[in-house]
Amino acid sequence: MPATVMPDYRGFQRDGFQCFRASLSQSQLTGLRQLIATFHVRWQADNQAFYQSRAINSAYLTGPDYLNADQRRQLFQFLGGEQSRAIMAPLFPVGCGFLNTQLFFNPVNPGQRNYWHRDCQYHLSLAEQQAVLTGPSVLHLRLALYDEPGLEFIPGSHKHWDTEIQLDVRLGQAGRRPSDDLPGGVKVPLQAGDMLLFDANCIHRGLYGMDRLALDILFCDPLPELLQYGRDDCLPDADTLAVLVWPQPFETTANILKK
Ligand SMILES: O=C(O)CCC(=O)C(=O)O
Repeated sequence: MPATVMPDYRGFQRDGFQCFRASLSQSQLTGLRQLIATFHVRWQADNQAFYQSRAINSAYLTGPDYLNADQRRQLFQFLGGEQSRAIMAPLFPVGCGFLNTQLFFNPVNPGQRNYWHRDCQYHLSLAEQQAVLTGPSVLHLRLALYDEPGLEFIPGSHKHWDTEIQLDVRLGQAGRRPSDDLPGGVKVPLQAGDMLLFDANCIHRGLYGMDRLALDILFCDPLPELLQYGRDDCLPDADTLAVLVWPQPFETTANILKK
């Protein structure tokens, strides 16, 4: 998508998710695949027990543990690049913060079930989860590095509280399991190079299978209560910031973490 074309966000506003198809060039995709593979192999070696038993994602890809300075710079050039800016910047008129990155892959155990959730349910009470539906935004921008089954969403649930069955399923109560099918679920399969924007408050679940390897970048409103979960060692250094097309989210997070 050219930088000057303002995306139409009607799907996102109504449903809580929207796909931007074929957002990357083949050479950009090839470079990112190599980079992410390097991270993933090193991360797996360091987290064997977790990886073999139950992991479906890693995080903090921009930290110093698995990528060297050049590799981190290459990654930041994508995170703070043209595509991210074109999709995300119009959604945050006064700027946003960079929260984190996550890498999603298939569980080693083919019988491992996926789970419906809102991202906030692991650190907020039910009353707080209800309140954030009208509060600040935390948004995912997912890059599919390979074709994948994608995600499944309950459209509109980023603004609406759960029905009884949705709540019972995502909390795994009243005889329901978090992996049970939900009425009205919409599957969004992704092809390599697609970028999927979604609201972290939307009820969603990952769909496992194929060779999925998806890089999620998390951006949020520039508020300390959200950015406290960011990490200083996952931010770009001054030389890298200077070459980014879109340095603003990283600068904002750095300023908030300094206070
Ligand atoms: O892809 C997945 O397995 C789940 C993704 C997810 O829930 C998320 O990014 O919040």
